[in-house]
Amino acid sequence: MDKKLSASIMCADLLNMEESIKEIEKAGIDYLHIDIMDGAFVPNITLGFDLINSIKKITDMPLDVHMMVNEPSKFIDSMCLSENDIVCVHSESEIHIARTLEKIKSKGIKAGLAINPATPVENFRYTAELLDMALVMTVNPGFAGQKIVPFAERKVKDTRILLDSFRYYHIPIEVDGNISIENGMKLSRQGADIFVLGTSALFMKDKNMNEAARDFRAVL
Ligand code: S6P
Ligand code: MG
Repeated sequence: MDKKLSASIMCADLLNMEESIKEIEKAGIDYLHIDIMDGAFVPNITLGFDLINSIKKITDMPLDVHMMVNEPSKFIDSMCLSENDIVCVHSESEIHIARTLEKIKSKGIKAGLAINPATPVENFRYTAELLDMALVMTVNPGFAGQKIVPFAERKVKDTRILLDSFRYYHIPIEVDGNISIENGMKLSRQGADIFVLGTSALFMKDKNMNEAARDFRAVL
């Protein structure tokens, strides 16, 4: 599977979002990762649906929306997305999460399921037929700039084994949280396909985005 990069725009210059997105485009990044937090599912509040809808007007890049909110089904209709965009909801965020995945698919949008570090990979077993992506969180969600959990490599490996055992070879695994060059290289070896890049690899003081993206791709 092709390896892809997704830029976490909560780490971009929020006061110059359009400029940051143009820079991300020029660096050849594949997706814009947009973190939505509600202050309840995670202890932080970040970006929202109005921003998503505004971003859609200024770029053709596919959006990779990561919903860290309780009851995400309530908000699927708030986003004007298209067939190349992915909406990823957390397995832990709603009782009938399969229904929420169906709702996303019924709108012609790609669906992803995210799992927190403490959530078993078995959560992908019966949902896989509804999925276009499996997101394995490599930090506890809520903040940028955290340290990767120690079992991240094992968990990505277990996810790939599980998906492959049911012939879901085509479902890519995304990893999110402290994806530095070193961690990205290790997780890539275990089967990660999409890498969310934030403060650890893309939004850096000593490198511009082109250099950062190039250096990251070189190790995959
Ligand atoms: C965290 C969020 C992530 C962060 C990303 C930041 O809750 O879902 O997408 O934006 O982890 O990257 P880094 O390299 O600062 O951890
Ligand atoms: Mg995220």
